[in-house]
Amino acid sequence: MVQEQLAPTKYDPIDRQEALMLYRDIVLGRTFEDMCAQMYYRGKMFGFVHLYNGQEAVSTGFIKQLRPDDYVTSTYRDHVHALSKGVPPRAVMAELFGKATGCSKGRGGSMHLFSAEHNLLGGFAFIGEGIPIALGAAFAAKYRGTDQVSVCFFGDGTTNNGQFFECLNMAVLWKLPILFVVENNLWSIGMQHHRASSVTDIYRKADAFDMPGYLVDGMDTLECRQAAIKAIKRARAGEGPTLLECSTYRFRGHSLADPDELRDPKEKEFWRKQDPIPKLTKFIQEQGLASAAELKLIEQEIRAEVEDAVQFGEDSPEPPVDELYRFQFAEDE
Ligand SMILES: Cc1ncc(C[n+]2csc(CCOP(=O)(O)OP(=O)(O)O)c2C)c(N)n1
Repeated sequence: MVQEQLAPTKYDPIDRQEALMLYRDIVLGRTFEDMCAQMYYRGKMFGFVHLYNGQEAVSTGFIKQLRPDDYVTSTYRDHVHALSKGVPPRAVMAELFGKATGCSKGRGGSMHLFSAEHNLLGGFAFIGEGIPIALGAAFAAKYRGTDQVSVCFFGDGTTNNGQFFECLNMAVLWKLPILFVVENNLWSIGMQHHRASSVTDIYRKADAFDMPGYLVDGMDTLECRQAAIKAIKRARAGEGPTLLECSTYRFRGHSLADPDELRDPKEKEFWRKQDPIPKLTKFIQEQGLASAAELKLIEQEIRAEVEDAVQFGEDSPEPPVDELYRFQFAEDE
């Protein structure tokens, strides 16, 4: 029997509606990207495609606590962030197919998803590029006197990049409403985090700027949600930025072109057991928020939605060649 009551947990109360919304989002991220892998190997996508399998708890946990008018920036590993932010699967898949109906009108592809409508300010191929953009959005929100919040996602490797430090400094100096969310998956392509960073605890880098920094279990959706609730509240109240290091792992190679031969199979096996989806499933069922049959139904609906996105992408037209130079500037809209 499914209970409508709030689940009593160590987290902020979570009701059935929110639990199912989180479940739907995390399953969409996984299902969509498993389909991306199939489509990539069938030659439907061009260039590099970086999947997010394993890291979904971070996207679901943080982005689902945001309002539609809050801002997000991402990296080249951006499909799932875009979906969590509300960009329709059809628009993301069509973009991956390079079609005119894609969210970046077929001009961006996998690494450059963008949606002004959803305040998704971009996936960025150059590491660290999303950080100053998110900082600018946070500054604009403060300048305009709105209570919007800006969140940037990036990897552990990026925290040795200059823009990271410059932006942390400015964010504290100007008390900007921003969350710096590091997805520490332990690897930067083939470089292990501990071999590249003099300080391996990334959250401690916040100390240098007198900013709160937290370590978060990035394989646990509800822990990410809890960290998001706290940091977003702080940002909206005008109390300034937070650095959140989410420990996580990618289940696939760096990109779909990477044979993933460098990582120890034992390490991969260890992290596979931390898969955030069964963890969330178990929580929902144990708390009596939904039955196994209801969750199955959601999975089926998501599968149908992803198949529909593929069909839409296939049926959509290519951007016309005579529009090659269109959309380079905002006024081309
Ligand atoms: C400015 C810049 N330098 C180098 C690269 C090449 N590069 C692509 S991915 C990557 C590793 C980034 O690792 P991390 O930030 O940990 O993100 P992850 O891939 O683990 O999500 C590098 C160095 C780049 N894209 N941009």
